[in-house]
Amino acid sequence: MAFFGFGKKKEEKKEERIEKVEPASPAVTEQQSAPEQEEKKGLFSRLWNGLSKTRTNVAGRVDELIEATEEIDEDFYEDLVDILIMSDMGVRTSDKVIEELKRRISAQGITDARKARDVLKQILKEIMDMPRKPLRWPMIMMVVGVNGVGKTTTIGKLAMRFKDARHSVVLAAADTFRAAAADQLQIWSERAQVPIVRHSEGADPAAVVFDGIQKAKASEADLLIVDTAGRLHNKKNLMEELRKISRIVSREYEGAEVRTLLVIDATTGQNGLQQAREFSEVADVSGIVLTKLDGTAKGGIAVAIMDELKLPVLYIGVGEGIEDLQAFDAGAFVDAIF
Ligand SMILES: Nc1nc2c(ncn2[C@@H]2O[C@H](COP(=O)(O)OP(=O)(O)OP(=O)(O)O)[C@@H](O)[C@H]2O)c(=O)[nH]1
Ligand SMILES: [Mg+2]
Repeated sequence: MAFFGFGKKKEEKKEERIEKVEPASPAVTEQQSAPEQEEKKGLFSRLWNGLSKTRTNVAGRVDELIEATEEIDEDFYEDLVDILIMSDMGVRTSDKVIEELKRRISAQGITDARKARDVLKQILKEIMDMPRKPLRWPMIMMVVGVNGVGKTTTIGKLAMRFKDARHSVVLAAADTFRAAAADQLQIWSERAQVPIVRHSEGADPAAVVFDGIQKAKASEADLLIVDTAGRLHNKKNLMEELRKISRIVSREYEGAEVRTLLVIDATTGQNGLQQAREFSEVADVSGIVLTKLDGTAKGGIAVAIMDELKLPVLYIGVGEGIEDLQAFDAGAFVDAIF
């Protein structure tokens, strides 16, 4: 899998470990050891279970349509586009997918509706197979998103994930908006056994980031993950807050790679898409974490985000467990919903 390019030799080793916990397609090769196969099957089954609602909604309906189709005609395409739209793929993206499907079906002379299913899967995989930047250390991940989307939970899961891959991680509780936010992050830091930097409620988020950077530098940490109160209640505030933080980062942490992860709750559907649009106008969003896919039948939102906003979905949440945050893999994702 070519998700991440590699940098220096030392980094290469670490990256390989990350690769190991990538989700995998169900096809496992014979060369892989039994434990590796088990691990890949385990990850795929989490993905499979997590996407079961979407699978019933999308694949279930597509199968019914195919069953009922004698020949591929306009009605077939109209019914199919409705299924895609109902999965929250968005009207524009769904139309585009169907146009491409028509073109390929006609070019390949396909008449069997079952074959159309494979072509459809291929098109979706291509749309979602977006290039993503290689991981580079030291890195600061700023985590933003509206209330309750799963920012803090995602940070906890990410901390565990990178720590398991032998990276040293520091957390910064820059969501100083309410006291409970830092307490919640602290619980995750204890679970993941990574250090946390926190100030009192109402403190300046940039000051927390400043201290987080000092801690990360002193301990030569690879990764500083920042929990922000990056809510979009007021665009100007958010923009200023992020700018201030980024000034501190460039002044205090030369050479650090800064990434902004936008967390979107998949159960909010087209609303989530709108949030992503607004955030990306304000912040330089590197990629999306799409959470709570297990709670929705409308996982098609992932396709809409990537197609309409050209932002890669980097991680997906398919449950509340630690293993339920997975690096996004277009092939595995499409295979799990069809
Ligand atoms: N089912 C499911 N629940 C999730 C997932 N990710 C997060 N949650 C739940 O979503 C709820 C909100 O998560 P938080 O991490 O507190 O969200 P937040 O964005 O930090 O919230 P605020 O700090 O209040 O803005 C919690 O109950 C989490 O357990 C997921 O992938 N699947
Ligand atoms: Mg939070």
